[in-house]
Amino acid sequence: MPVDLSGTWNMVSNENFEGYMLALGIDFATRKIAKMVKPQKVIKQNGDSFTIQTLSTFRNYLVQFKIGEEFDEDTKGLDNRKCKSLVTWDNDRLTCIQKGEKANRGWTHWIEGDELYLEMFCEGQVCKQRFQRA
Ligand code: YOG
Repeated sequence: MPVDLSGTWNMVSNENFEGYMLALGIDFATRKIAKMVKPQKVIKQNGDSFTIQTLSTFRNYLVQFKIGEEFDEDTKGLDNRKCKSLVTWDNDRLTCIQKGEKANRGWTHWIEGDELYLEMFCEGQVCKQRFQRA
């Protein structure tokens, strides 16, 4: 039985978001606003089916997928790119590879103690975020 990431989670720390955004080519004005926001993750996990909402006062982002099934991801409102994305369990880590224009792009989520962790990576930059239950 895999872990259950379901819930509403508030971001409590955000490391190297700037480097990650630079790797994605996000412009200065957008980065300036984006680094101020503290997004909330709303995760719904039903067997192999997931919905992950990233909610903030600035932008919202929604992704839906099934474990092991590649899907077309449009990062609309983020860097506006198209990716072929695939999410799998790497032991208890939910891991996504986002194939596309940007090399080594993806993210991984896991729970440690009462906290939800997220690492987002792109072209050698790693952004580390931590969330607590709302
Ligand atoms: O999460 O894909 O949980 O989708 C990453 C932002 C900033 C927008 C957020 C608003 C990357 C402007 C989504 C932040 C920077 C900056 C709230 C991360 C790009 C643009 C939307 C993500 C996964 C894993 C699920």
